[in-house]
Amino acid sequence: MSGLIAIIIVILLAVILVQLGRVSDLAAKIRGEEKVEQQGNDRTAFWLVIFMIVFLIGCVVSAYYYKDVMLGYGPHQSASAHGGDLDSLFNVTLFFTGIVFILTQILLFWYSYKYRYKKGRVSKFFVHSTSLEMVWTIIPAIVMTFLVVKGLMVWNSVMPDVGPEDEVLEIEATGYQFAWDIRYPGKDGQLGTKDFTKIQPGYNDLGMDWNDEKTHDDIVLSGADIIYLPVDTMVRVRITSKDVLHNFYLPHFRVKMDAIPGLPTYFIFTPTVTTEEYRERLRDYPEWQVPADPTEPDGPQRWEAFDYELACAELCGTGHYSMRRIVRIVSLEEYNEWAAGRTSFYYDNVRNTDDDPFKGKLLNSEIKNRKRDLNKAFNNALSATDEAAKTIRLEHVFFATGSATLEDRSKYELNNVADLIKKNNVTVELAGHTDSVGDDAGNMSLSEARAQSVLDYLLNKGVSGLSAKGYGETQPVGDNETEEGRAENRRTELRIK
Ligand SMILES: [Cu+2]
Repeated sequence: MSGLIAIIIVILLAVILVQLGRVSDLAAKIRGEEKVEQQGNDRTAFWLVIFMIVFLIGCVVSAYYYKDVMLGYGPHQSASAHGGDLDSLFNVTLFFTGIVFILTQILLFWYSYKYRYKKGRVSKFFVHSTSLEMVWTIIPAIVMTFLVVKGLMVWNSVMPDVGPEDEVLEIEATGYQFAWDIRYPGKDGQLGTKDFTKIQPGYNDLGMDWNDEKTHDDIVLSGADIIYLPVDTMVRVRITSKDVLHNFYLPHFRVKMDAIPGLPTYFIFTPTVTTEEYRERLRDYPEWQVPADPTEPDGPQRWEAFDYELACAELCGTGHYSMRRIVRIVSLEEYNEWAAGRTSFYYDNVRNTDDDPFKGKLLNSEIKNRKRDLNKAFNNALSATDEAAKTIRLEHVFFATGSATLEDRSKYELNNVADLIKKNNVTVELAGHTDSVGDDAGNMSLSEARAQSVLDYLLNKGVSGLSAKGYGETQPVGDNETEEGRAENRRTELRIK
């Protein structure tokens, strides 16, 4: 309603001005053209100067009044390590263009006043002025050079790739109409390979290649609702798209990069402010101290309900707006806890299916005949007379690092072992061994716990006649000085009694 009134007022003012113009035309006819024209020119020139003064004061006052809504100030400070550099670049640019803006406005209005029409005045004509050419070439050149060089420096600091020394959490964002799939590396800290020919809609949307073991622990948030990231940790986002152009945009972190089908892009940033800390920051500003939902005056306030957002910044179709997601920045401990609570896409969806290259058996294709080999080793051990030949190394029994928890992929080897022991009805000792890293006593107890853990698994499979023993680092088979040697030494063995 007030908008309508404003429009009506503007229209009426325009009508009044037109009528005034007509009146002065009539007056001119009566009083003689020339004098009236001169008066009109003087009046217009005067009001132009008044307008300039009011306008420039208005600009300065509003810039001060609205300083908190400017990028980099008040509640709009960045929440990433590089964000401040970008914001300062904006400010420096605004500073120089601001000076140019004010100077040109003053000149524009002052000249219209000073050089208004006067009878008999002749304009000055000159062909060339070297000093004028110098001034308007050199000054802008210096300013532009400064802006470009500063821009390049900021660009280089914002856009480098990860160096070999950098600790980085690499995730992958795949945009599509109209959501994001976010892939996190699992415990190995590495994203597995993808191959677009392996894409199966609704099943393997990302085309992850299961032949690469690195994919097995990858966590996939399909159409992710909340994206968790740890604070003060460098994050590299692989950005890609499945259909049309999208754009991975995290405004609070000053992160923005196109997601292009077939052309992988990336962005590296380090979040420096957790969601909780940012909320506390906003709490100081009156515009954030209002109910988040106006229909619920007693509900949480805006600052309490704040969340960082991921938005698509490319107009990508009718559902473009719905690609907004929440980003939560939490402490590293909270992040690790959250990540540990996710299960891998492979174990949830692929394991034991027809698409599993290992069909629920062992992981390395080179040992797909493991069952046969194990059978053979078992038979050799049964007929052997000396101790060493009665020992079989279990090649595919794996534990979580530093613990006695069996990894899921160990069960296929152990199921085969259980079958063989039951079939041959033998008593067996399970022996745990470690490498020499860490203290002796710790290694001893770890090897015992691991042997026990294998025993428990076999017991569960209905195997009897078992004993478990830990040997720690006392029986190395490889050189503990080398990584291969240490891998050789970390092992579980089975001894036929
Ligand atoms: Cu989009």
